[in-house]
Amino acid sequence: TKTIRDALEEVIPAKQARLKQLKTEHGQTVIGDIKVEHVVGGMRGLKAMLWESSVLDPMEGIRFHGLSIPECQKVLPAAPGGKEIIAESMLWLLMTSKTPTEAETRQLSRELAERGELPEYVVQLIDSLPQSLHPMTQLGMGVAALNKESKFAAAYERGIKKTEYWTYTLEDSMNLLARLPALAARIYRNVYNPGKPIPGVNKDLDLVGNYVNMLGYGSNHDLTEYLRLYIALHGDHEGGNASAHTAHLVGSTLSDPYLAYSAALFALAGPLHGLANQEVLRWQLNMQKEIGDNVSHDDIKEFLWRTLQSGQVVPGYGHGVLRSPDPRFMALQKFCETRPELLKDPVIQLVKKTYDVAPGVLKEHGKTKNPYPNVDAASGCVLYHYGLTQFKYYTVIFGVSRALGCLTQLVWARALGLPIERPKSLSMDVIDTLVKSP
Ligand code: FCX
Repeated sequence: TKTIRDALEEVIPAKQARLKQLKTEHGQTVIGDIKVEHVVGGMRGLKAMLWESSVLDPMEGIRFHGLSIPECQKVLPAAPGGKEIIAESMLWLLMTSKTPTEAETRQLSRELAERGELPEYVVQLIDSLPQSLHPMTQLGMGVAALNKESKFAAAYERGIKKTEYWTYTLEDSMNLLARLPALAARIYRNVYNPGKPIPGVNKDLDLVGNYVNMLGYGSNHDLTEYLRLYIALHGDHEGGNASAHTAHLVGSTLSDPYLAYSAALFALAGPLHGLANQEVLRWQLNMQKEIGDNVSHDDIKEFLWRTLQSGQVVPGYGHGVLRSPDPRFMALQKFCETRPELLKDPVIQLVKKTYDVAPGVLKEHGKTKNPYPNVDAASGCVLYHYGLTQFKYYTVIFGVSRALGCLTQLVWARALGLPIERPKSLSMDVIDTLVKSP
């Protein structure tokens, strides 16, 4: 059976040739304008970055190498005994642009499991951190510390050719992906169940199967399936979002994958980005506390207006690119719709009811360009239902997932020889001059 590295070796030369051709034939072709609003508006919509694994359409949402979420759900192999996409089949697709066979998926699971144990010094580091340190801070620290083992950094120090960069980047990426579950599970154990034994990595399980097992929920098949889907769907959301862009920027300096991904995690830890899933649940539970279980649509409307009038954002709604309900939100809602026990859960019902009224309220409020839910609106309530109630931990799960896309891009950036990022910044004086005589 082919390994992921074999599959990459097959596809890299054609992509390299295609990029070379693009540069020589179209290096000077104009594909967009830069307006002052881009310079002062967070570069929203500016087409200025190469990212192969996924593209986000404002109306349709994300496609992974051209495949929509329902298409991925049809063709990507699940775990033995499961139905949902798993991290390995998504990783294979992202990396190679091909759909893996069942055998390739299983082999990738085994390869990751074999690399999955944490080095002892990282265990000691994580165990020494205060229990009250936010789980995302701990995750970023643990990932950065893993760079002691970086094959890329060691090879670079020894002196290697540029054409070899991607192979060491892949090696580091695989080790990092493999170790994220043990790292993330150790953080969970230390913060919420100190002293509880953690099972070792089971070589026969997929990445998320092992993660759930190490979190202590291995016997819950439905939660395992939910997290498989969750982690596959959060894996990549094109390149411009803050975490993906951070990994790409830091990686472009030839910082190794551990450092680049650790930086990405600290971008993910912001409330406008990945931390929103923690915020959503806190906000929905506050709503429940204030107005009780039997909530009407009018009650929710009133609560939404109170949030907006106090100057806060409605967490889980709005998006930098999307202009319709996020298909990741829809896929997670669909997971609930097939399980009657989930539909009966008051918090899940509240999320659904909020979706019925929030777009109308946000439209009337008139500020956000996208009044629809993003993935964070739905992701936490199912975890809560299954007993994973510590919502400060939720962004860590997002962090385990986002590595799929960020590390894929690092491998490709090195395979394609992409340069260090260095956009031009302008002062207001310079903008004034340019505006007068463009
Ligand atoms: N509630 C209230 N106001 C909102 C809003 C929301 N959910 N979303 C956007 N707005 C406001 C903005 O704050 C901005 O106000 P301002 O003009 O006073 O600064 C205005 O609407 C225009 O913003 P817009 O262009 O629509 O959105 P941006 O691209 O600037 O920001 C995010 C996009 C996602 C940051 C924004 O919609 C937001 O804050 N949402 C809530 C937090 C959230 O759910 N984040 C997760 C996003 C994502 F899925 C992820 O990264 O995980």
